[in-house]
Amino acid sequence: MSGTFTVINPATAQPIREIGRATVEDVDAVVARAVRAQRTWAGLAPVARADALRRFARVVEDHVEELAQLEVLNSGHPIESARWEASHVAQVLNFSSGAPERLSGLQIPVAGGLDVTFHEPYGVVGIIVPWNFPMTIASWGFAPALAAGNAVVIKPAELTPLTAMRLGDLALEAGLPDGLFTVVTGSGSVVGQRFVSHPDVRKVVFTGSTEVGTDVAAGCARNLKPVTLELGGKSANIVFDDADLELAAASAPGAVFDNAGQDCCARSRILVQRSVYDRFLELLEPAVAEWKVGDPALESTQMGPLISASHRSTVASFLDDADVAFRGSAPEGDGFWFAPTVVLAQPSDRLAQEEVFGPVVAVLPFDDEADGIRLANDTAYGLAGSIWTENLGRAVRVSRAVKSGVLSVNSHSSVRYSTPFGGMKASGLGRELGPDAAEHFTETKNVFFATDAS
Ligand code: TXE
Repeated sequence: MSGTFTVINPATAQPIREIGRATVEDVDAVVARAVRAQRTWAGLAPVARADALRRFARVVEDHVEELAQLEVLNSGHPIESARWEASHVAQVLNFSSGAPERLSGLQIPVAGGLDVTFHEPYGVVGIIVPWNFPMTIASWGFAPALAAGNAVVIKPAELTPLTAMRLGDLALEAGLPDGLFTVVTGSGSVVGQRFVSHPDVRKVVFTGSTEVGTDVAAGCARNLKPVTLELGGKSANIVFDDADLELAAASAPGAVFDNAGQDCCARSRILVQRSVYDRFLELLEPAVAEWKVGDPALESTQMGPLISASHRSTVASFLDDADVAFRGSAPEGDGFWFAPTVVLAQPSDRLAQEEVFGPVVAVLPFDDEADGIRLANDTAYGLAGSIWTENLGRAVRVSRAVKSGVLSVNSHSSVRYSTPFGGMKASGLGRELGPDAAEHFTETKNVFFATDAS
């Protein structure tokens, strides 16, 4: 270790703990242990790996409250959200535990023999995690990677390492072999970059900014290493004039202000058909006013603080020259508080194009279906989105035309462990979760067995 960094409670701005900064040599030692552990792990019977993951899921289930409280402390997530996140980790593990016994290959008809394919694990997988959903995003990488027979090395974000570190303890408590699941704390430029350059880390999973993700992908390309990227978003919530406007307006704050807008799937642009634009804003205003921002330890709280003082400055900078329509409320005093804000925007505005990653939503009008689709696709990103309409044909047409990886009609849901998740365009490469999650952590091997005597 080389020095430490301080973890801060974002709701109070008070320090919580000092955490060690790993060096390149530390990472290399962890990867060497992971290589050994992976050989043993991959050699176990599939049912033994499935059982081990089920045990891990149960241990996480038994610690949901502890993990949730830790996330409240370290990330400022409202307690009810944090409980959902901790339970979700157990569910992702549970879902993944079905994979070791179901990673079937093919038997392909060929002349002169038998041809079969195997899904071979990569070996060691490096997982680089951001600060916005520290537990859940880590689990989307580690659970299917382990299920496919890999070892994992996990680098949490410097701001939010505590739940990942605790999951590392729980993995050992559940009986996973030493070295199979290791959390390495430190900076992205040292630990994250070493995952990219280390010859024994054979796949990298990165979630974070598009800028750093592009750099990680370039490094992986130089090492001929596959990479999954989950990056930024500027997702559209498209409200047509035939929608249930009351429901669309009542649910819009949750779709963008959940986790204080620090969500890659945040519906941070609301596109409203011009004929119902004024009515929609009238309905949205009380819904934003009622959005409860405050102490994340309270069960009634819907939104906590932003993650850091510097992030709050970045978010605030988006309001320079913005046409603010109305704002909700936020506590005063210590902590990185920011009131939910609704802004009227033009398509070319920074607020309509760039990811704010804070509780700021841009509302823009559109004329008709074609115009709505054009506007929805008018950013570099393509992660999520919602379509509000009572017209089934329109729902189908628009959901096929919007270039995003994860869409929902008359709802804002994005994440289920059993369905694929990931972005198009600048929002990423590859998919996580869903039925194929474990297979994405394997390479296909083809073997031909000659049956004809030669
Ligand atoms: O992300 P970074 P930051 C967006 C969001 C946010 C902005 C900056 O707009 O405001 O990015 O957030 C590690 N090689 N998103 O600065 O820097 C880093 O240590 C390898 C959107 O936190 O991309 C951390 O573990 N790794 C996104 C992780 O990468 C490196 C979620 C993400 O950090 C590295 C997060 C390097 N050179 C931020 N540099 C989403 N949409 O979900 C840093 N890291």
